[in-house]
Parts: sequence; structure tokens; C-alpha cells
Amino acid sequence: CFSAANAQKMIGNETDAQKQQRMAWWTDSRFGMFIHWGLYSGAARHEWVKHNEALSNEDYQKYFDAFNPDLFEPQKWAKEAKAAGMKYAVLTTKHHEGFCLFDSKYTDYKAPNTQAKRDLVREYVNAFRAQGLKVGFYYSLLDWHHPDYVMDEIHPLMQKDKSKEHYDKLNKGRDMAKYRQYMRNQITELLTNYGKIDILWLDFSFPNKEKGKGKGKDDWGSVELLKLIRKLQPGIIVDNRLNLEEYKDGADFETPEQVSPKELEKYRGHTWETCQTFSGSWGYYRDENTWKTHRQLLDLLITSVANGGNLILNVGPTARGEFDYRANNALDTMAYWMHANNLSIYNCTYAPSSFAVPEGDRLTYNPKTKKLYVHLFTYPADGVLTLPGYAGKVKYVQFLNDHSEIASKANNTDLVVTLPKNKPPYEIPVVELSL
Ligand code: FHN
Repeated sequence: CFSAANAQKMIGNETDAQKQQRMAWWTDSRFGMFIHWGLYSGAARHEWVKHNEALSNEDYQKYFDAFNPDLFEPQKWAKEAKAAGMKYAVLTTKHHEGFCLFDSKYTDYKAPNTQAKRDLVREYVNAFRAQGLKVGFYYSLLDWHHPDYVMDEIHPLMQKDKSKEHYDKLNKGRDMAKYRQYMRNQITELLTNYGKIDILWLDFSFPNKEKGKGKGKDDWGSVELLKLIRKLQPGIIVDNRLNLEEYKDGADFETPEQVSPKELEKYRGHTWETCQTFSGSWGYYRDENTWKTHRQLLDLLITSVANGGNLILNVGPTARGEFDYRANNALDTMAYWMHANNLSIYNCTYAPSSFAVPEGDRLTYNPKTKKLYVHLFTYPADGVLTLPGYAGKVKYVQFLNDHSEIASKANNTDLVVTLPKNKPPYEIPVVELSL
């Protein structure tokens, strides 16, 4: 089996303390923006549209020809992300469709060859850095356009006929070793031509031993690829989707996807970031109506931090390069809450076990400032918040949003906090306890 020592060798003998230092900014940030943008944004009905509708490259060419992001202003994106309290961003440089938003010399299937006529990744990097955000790249291991990518059960051209005959016919002449080299070449471009890159979000592995089914670490050349990545950008943070589970020290963080807040507790003590959409789709989906409420988004963010993890929240820009009104509304409401309450998120983690969590609420804790934050998911009608066992442990109690003192007194071992009748104007108010 793979030992931690081997993993250390693979990633350059980094100690746990050095890894924590390398990841300190990421852990303290807690909140990022995912951006899924590509030709699928023009189809406007899910980023898996090529698979879902079993489209050939020829069928899909119309989205390449139509792509014209004339309203793309990455500075606007960056300012919105910053206002919403996001400290980093991750943009799809290439999704499963194989279209590259960057000026790669290894393909013609790229943004500079569309009506965009420019390197969209470069403009993204410059704009987000200018706003002080860390920049990350998402890069799809899957590639439904590349002629050497060996097809598998989820490839668009396998959707209408999954027979072995059809699989063998379509894969005749395809050379996965050439595709692995293509990936290494493009990842070298991305990690060489755009300055310091803070995160690489590779996606995704689906190993399946049966021939022609799934893809895992051997298909991707994951060990070599990770060594290349760490050689090119020693400080970079990499997710866990290279199927290197047995090399868990090789990957930096786990990626629970679209899980409900109540499932996050099981990740406590791990290093993780939950990736979530505003709606069901990662790519822009015009007619989709299942959008998370402000409360649901706050629940994801607060519960992630309350369990020691990060939240990366996705926006799917339109084919013209804009965040649509629904994303703007959601980001604006996050900005309003984060403006007054972000101290209960940044540099915070789960509370010491000696502090019981009030029923239905959440606790976050900043170990540097020794501030404990009670997120009032329910605002008591009688204004009484009883904190069991807190008596003698708390020096001062105030609302975080306006630093207004809140009355409190000990009742045996409990601390009884008397909240004002008028709930502060926030979906989830936060009480700050100085320990
Ligand atoms: O198939 C992709 C999907 O389109 C999206 O990019 C998500 C984001 O985490 N990753 C894969 C599904 O797990």
C-alpha cells in the first residue's frame, strides 16, 4: 500500500507543518467563487449538454461559432466576488467539452479563435488579482473533444450505443498516452504563462476496472501530473480528484460536492471545501428555477466553517460574459450579510468541544482572537438565549453586526443572554462572545 513517506517523496518531503503554512491563506479564507464558463453557456441548459444530448463535435460546433462574450468585464466579476466576501476564485480554463478559455498553442479549440479573439483566462487572472483575490484554475481531466481521448461510458458519443462493438469502433486509433501528454502540455502552459497560481482544481475521476469503463489515476498519469504541478508551482493547492486517494498526502483537500449542510459534520478534522451551486447547474442554465434561498446559502457557508471547512460557491456566467440577475441578487445578499458578519467566518473553525451548541444554532470560533460566535438560526421569541455551561467562561457579549452590548448573567453553570425583542436586520444574526 502507499505509505505517507512515499507521498512525502512525491510531493517533495513536505512536513505537515509546512503544508499547513502553504495552505494557511486558503484555510483562513473560508469562502471562494467557482466560475463555470464555456461554450455550454450558449446552449444555456447545463454544462453536460454535450453528454445529455449525445452531441458530436460537429453538432456542437454551432456553440463555438456563436461564442461572442461581448459583455465580458472581469473587473465587474472580481468586484462582485470581493463584495460578497469571497477571498479566492477558481475559473474553468477547460471543462469536459474541451474548449479552452486560454490561448493554448496545443489546440485551435480556444477562445482566441472565436469572436472573443482574446485570452479570457489572462483577463480573469489580472482582474481578480487587482482586487486582491487569490486566483485558481479548474482544468477538466475529461475531454469530449480531443481526438485521442479514449471514450468511456459517459462520453457523449457512447450515449446512443454502449455496445463493445461501438466502443471499439470509436476508439480505433485513439491514443490515451498522447492525450496525457496534451494535458501535461496545457497544465504547463497554465502554470507557466499566468504568474503565480494559487489553486488547481482538477476534475474528475471515475475509476471502473471493467474495460472501457471509467477513468482513474493510471488514465490521467496522476502521479507524474502531480509531480509536474508541484514542480511548476511549489506553493499551489491541489484538490483530490486525481484518484490519488491512496496518495492522500498528494492531494491537499477533499471536495464534498453539492452535499446538504447536515452532511458536513463528517468532514470535521479533515481539510475540505464543499463546492455548491446557486441552482442545480454549474453552467448557465436559463430556464432553471431551483435556486437556493439566501438562508440556504448562509447555512452552507456558516455550517462549513462550523465544521472546519471552506465553501466555494459557483456562478455560471452567460455566453455574453455576464453574471445573470439571479446570481447578482444572490451575491448582493451575501455581500450584505458578510459586510457585518464576516469576522465569524474568516480565520474561524469549529468551536472547542467544551462549548455546547445551542439547539438549532451554529458555533464558529476564532482561535487567534478567542472569539466565539453564535449564529442564531432561530431567534428566541422571548429573547432568552441559554448557553449551557458557559457561565464563568465569557467576558463580554455583543452582536457582531453593530457591536452593541447584549445583557447576560450567570444562572448556575449556564449563561443566560437576554436578546432584544427586535431581531437585528440579518437573516441569521450573530452573537459574539469574548472568551
Ligand atoms: O462533471 C463536473 C461538473 O460539470 C462540475 O464541473 C462539477 C464541479 O465540482 N464537477 C464535476 C461533477 O463532479
